[in-house]
Amino acid sequence: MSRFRRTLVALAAVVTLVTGMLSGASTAVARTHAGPHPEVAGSSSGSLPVVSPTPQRLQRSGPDVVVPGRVEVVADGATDPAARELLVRTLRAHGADRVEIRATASGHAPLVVHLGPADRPGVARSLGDTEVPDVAEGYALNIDSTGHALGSVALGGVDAAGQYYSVQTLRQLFVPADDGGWRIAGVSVTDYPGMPLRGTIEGFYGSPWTHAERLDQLAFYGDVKANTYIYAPKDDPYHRDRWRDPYPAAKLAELGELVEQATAHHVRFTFALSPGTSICYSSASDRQALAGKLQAMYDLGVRSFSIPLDDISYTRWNCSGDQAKYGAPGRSAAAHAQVDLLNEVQRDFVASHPGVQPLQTVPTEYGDLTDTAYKQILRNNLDPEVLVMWTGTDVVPPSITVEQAERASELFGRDVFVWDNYPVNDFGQTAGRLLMAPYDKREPGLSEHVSGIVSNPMNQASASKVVVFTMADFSWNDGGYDRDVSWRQAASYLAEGDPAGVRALLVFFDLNHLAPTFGSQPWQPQAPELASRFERFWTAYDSGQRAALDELATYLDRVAQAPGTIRATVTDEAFLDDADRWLDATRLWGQALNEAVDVLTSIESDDAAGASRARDAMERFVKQAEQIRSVPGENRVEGQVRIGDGVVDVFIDQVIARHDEYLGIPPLRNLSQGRTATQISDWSSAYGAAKSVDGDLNNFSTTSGQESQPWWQVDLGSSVDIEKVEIYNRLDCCADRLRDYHVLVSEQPFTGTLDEALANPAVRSHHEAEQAGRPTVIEIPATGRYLRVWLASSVPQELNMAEVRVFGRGAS
Ligand code: LTM
Repeated sequence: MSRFRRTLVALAAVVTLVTGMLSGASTAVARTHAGPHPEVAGSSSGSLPVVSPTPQRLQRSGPDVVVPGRVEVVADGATDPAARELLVRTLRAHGADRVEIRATASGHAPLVVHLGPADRPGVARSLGDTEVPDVAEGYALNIDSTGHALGSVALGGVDAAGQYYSVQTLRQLFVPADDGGWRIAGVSVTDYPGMPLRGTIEGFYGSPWTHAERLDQLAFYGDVKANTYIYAPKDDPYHRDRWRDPYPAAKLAELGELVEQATAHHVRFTFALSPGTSICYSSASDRQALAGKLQAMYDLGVRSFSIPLDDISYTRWNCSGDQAKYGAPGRSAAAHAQVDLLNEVQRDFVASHPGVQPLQTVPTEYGDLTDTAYKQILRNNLDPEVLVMWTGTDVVPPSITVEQAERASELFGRDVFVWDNYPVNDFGQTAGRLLMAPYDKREPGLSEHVSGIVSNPMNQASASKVVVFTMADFSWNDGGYDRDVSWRQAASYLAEGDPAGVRALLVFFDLNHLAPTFGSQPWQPQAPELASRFERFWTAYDSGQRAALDELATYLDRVAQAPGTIRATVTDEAFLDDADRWLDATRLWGQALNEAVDVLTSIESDDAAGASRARDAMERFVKQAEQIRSVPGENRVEGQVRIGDGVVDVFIDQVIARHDEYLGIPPLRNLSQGRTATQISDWSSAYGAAKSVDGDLNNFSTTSGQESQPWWQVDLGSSVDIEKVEIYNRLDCCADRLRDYHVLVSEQPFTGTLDEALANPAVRSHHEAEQAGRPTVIEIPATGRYLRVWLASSVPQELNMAEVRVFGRGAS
C-alpha cells in the first residue's frame, strides 16, 4: 500500500488552553528512557546524532541549541498528554529544572518548546520551512536558534501519535555540552512510518509473558515508535483452549491495566481470541460466546481484535452441525466456515462498535505462496476490511522479498500483515537459544506491499528487545534501514549509551546471532564476527604472523569480560535476568578461549608444561559451560545453553588438534563415518541405520517403533581405541528424545539381550539417563569393533538419531 493511499487521521480541534487542564497525568506506568545516546557531534555544527527508528528525513538546520535551566512548553488542549509528559521528563533529565507549561509563549523564556498539532499557529510558525508529512503518525520537528534569545523547538504532529513520536525523536537529539550541560542538535526532521502497523504479537507456545513484562514491553514500544501489541499467547487457556470461558476478575483487571499502559504509549492493544481448536462454526451459542468475550474486552477499552486460526486442523470438524452445514471437512469447507465467522465478527461486532479497528485474522494457511481452494475462497469472500496475517514462504522464512509480498497480496486479495516468527524460540531448533541477530533479509520496499510487520518474540521478553528494536526500525523506514547501525543502537538503548556496555553487548549479541528455520539451515549464521576473526587468525598465524595471536587474544578477552561489563552497565534488570544463563555460559566459553590462546602461546615458546596446563584448564571450562541448561519451564523446548556454537567449539577443537600434534599424538578422528551401520528394524528404507553415519546432520535413522529395547549399531571395521562418542538428535524435533539408554562397545558382534550384554565382562558399557544437549558427548575410553546404542525402554519405542560419531586416534 502506498503511503499516499493511507488515511490521514484528522487533526484534532484546537482547544483553548487552561494550563491546569493539562495536569491530568495518566495512571499508567511512566518512565523516561535515556534512550540510545546519540553519537555525539564533534561540534555544534558537525555530525548529527543517530536517531532510531531512522527518520525519513533529518538534516542540520542550524547550530545546536543550549538547554537552559528554564524552559517554556507551549501546549494546549490539543496537545497529546503522553507527549507532553514525556517532553517534560526529557527536558528535566537534561538540565531544565524549571519547565513551565503555558498556552502561549511569554516572550521571555530562553528556550520555548511548541508541542501540538502541526497546524497550530505557534507550532506551524516555529516549524518554518520544515515539511509536515501527509501520513498518519507523522510529525515535523525543527530546532531553531535564530528566532529567540536562545532558541525554539517546534514539535508538530499530524495526529496525537505523531506528537508523541516527535518527542521520542527529540529525546535522542540531546548531546553533552562542554560545560557539563546539554545541547539539542540543530536539526529539522520530517518523519512518518513506512508501515501502518509495527510491533509484536505475543503468539508463541510456552510460558506466556508476565504482567510486569508486558507493562515494560508496552513502554518500550512507545520508545521505538511501535504501535501494535497483539495479545495471543498460545498457552493462555482463556485465549485458546478455553476460549469460551470469561477471564477471572483478577486477570481481567490486569488486561485492563495493559490497555491503559498501551494507550499511554500510543500502542494499539489488540486482543486475539483463538477458537479454532474447538469451535462449532455453525453453532449460534459458540458465536455468542465469542462475541461475549470480545465485548468484555471492548468494555475494558480494547479497540482492536484478532481471530487467529493458525495451527488447527481444517480437515476435521468439531461438531456434526458443521458437517451438515458445510459438507465434508476439507480446505474448501473450512474456508467457507471461517469466512462466515470472520465476516460476522467484522459486520456485527467490529462495525457496530464505535472506534474499533478492522478485524485481524491469521488464516490456517499462513506460511506459503501456494494457491489453494482455501485461499481462493478467502480472497473471494472475506470482507475486504479484514486484515490477513502471513508469515512468509514458511513458518520461519529465510527471507521476505517484495515479489513474495506482492504474490501474497494477490493470493489473499489484500496487502498482508506480516507475522514474522523472529526471534521466537519455541521450536526444536531454538532449544537453548536466545536469538539476538538484528532484523535482516527482509527486502526494502516491503512497506509498499504490506500493511505492517509484527515480531513473534521469545519467551524472554526483555531479551527480545534487541530484535524488536531493529524490527521496529525496519518497519518505520525500510528504505533507510541499516542492520548494523540499528543493532548498535539497540545495544546503546540497553546500555543507556555507555560505550563499554555497548561494546560488550555487541560481542554478546554476536555469540547469539544464529537464527534457525524449521529446517536444517539457519537464516542468520552463528557468531559472524567471531567466525571471521578466527578465519583471519588462522590464515595469518599459519603464514607465520605471530602478532595475530595477540590481536585475537584481545578480542577473546573481551568475550570473557563481556558478561561482567554487561551486568555492570545494563540497567534493565529483566534483560539481565533473561540473559543470566547465557551470560554465565559466555564467561565460561570466554575463559576456555583465553586458555586456548595460552595453549598456542605455550606451544610457541615450547613450554610443554604450560601448554598442558592451559589445555586442562580449557577443557575444564568447556565442561562447566556445557552443563548450563535453559531455565526449566521457561521455554516450550529446553536444552543446553548455546553460545557461539559451531564457531567457539570448533576453534577449541582446532587448538586441541594443534596441541596433540605438538605432543606427537595422532589426531582424533571420526571412525564411524561411512562404516556399516545396522538397527533392530527400519521405520522405512529412507531412515535406515546408515543415515546416522553419513556425516549429514539433516537426516536421521529411525527404527520401526514396534520393539521394546530397540538398538542401533556400527561396525568400525576392526578393533580400535575409542575415546568418545557424540550422539546428535534429529534436528527438526525432539530436542531431548533419548532417555535411559546404553552405549556399548564390544570386540565381538552383539548377541542376546541388553541385560546379557550388560552382564558380559567383555563388553564396555556406559549408561545415560537422558540426552543432555546436542550433541551429547559420551566419554567412553574402550577398545572394540562394534558400538551399539541401546534403549532400555521396556515398552515399544522408536530410536532415532541424526549422527553417531565415534572418535578415536587409530586407523579403522
Ligand atoms: O506462526 C504462526 C502463525 N503460528 C505458530 C506460532 O504460534 C509459533 O510461535 C511459531 C513458531 O513455533 N509457529 C507457528 O506455527
